[in-house]
Amino acid sequence: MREVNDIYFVTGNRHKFEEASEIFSRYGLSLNWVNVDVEEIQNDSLIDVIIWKGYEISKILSDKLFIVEDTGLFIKGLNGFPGVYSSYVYKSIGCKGILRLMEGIDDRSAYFLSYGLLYLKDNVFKVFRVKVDGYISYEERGVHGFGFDPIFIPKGSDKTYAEMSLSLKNDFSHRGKLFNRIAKYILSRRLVE
Ligand code: ITT
Repeated sequence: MREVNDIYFVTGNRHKFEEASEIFSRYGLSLNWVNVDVEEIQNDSLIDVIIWKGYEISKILSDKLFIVEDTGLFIKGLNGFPGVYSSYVYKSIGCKGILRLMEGIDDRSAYFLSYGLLYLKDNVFKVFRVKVDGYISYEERGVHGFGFDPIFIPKGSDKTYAEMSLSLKNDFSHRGKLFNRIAKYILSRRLVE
């Protein structure tokens, strides 16, 4: 049996780790941050990417209860772009580039899609999927968070993610909902004590 502090989140992104940790702390669980360099495959499906990542990381952390997560922003007026290319697109054209591409597009609907993989043991894992609908703003707003936060307004709010504190973003966000589900699963299956 593993201890409550024996759960690992494998990510290169400090913000993702901080958001996930805040959710886990609501359940009395804590997360350890591990940054393992895995060769990223370019694939048009997030689920294939997450399973690949989980498999590759299990070769290194096979005895650990670990989580990996893969997320994309899908914009309706851009036919789902940047989607699985979110990381590359953020680094290359950023929020400003997205706003430029959307000039003249009235349908601002978009969603964040997140997959999380919880690796249990011996190639046994559980995959979680969360989708959060929202809109792309007309300008960048807010200073918190990271990535596309300044231009994404989740349904039910008039603020962008970047105008929210970390904890408020977690109440609305794809990652907040994803890690809530993972934490509940860990506790209901008594995977830690
Ligand atoms: P990993 O090491 O965990 O893969 P990453 O930053 O590459 O970290 P993802 O592949 O999950 O994360 O996400 C792809 C991109 O989508 C990421 O670089 C951000 O630009 C954007 N993104 C993901 N989650 C986001 C969030 O909560 N808010 C804003 N943008 C986000």
